[in-house]
Amino acid sequence: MATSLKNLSSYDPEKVPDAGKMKFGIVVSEWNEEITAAMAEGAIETLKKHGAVEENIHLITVPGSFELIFGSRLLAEKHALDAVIAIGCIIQGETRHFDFICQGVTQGMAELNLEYDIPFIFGVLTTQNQPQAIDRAGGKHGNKGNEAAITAIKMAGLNS
Ligand code: DLZ
Repeated sequence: MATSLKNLSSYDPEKVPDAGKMKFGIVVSEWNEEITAAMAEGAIETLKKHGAVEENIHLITVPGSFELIFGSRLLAEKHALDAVIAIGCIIQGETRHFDFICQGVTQGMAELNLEYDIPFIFGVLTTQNQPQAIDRAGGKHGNKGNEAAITAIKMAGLNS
């Protein structure tokens, strides 16, 4: 078992199951929209690259990352999905709001994974500043949206 994997953007496509019959939900936070839109685009592109079809990708937007939890649950209840990808970008500010949102979203998404029989993927950046976020939304550290999509397909594959 490889333990050196640090960046799924350079993954082995051979190890990713075919997503042709899989159904996905994508929830995108509108906060830091230029970042989350790039991540969502990367996620959709990657799902399609592995066979997912447009009509099996259900996308909704929510106001902020804290709402990703409810949005994810909503999609899971509404459609017979194989995986849900939550995409957000939380950037540290001057107050402790950052900590509370990060903690709340992480906890909420973890609980969804325990509550439902499908995987909920944590595609949420938590960075100190905007350049760090840009680096991870198609910049020098890849696109974490692509990585979330790969994770979703792999996890859905485990469940099939
Ligand atoms: C309020 C807030 C702040 C300060 N920062 C972010 C952020 O960096 N990223 C993000 O996705 N959302 C932020 N929010 C909004 C909260 O996630 C949430 O939408 C509001 O607290 C309302 O519930």
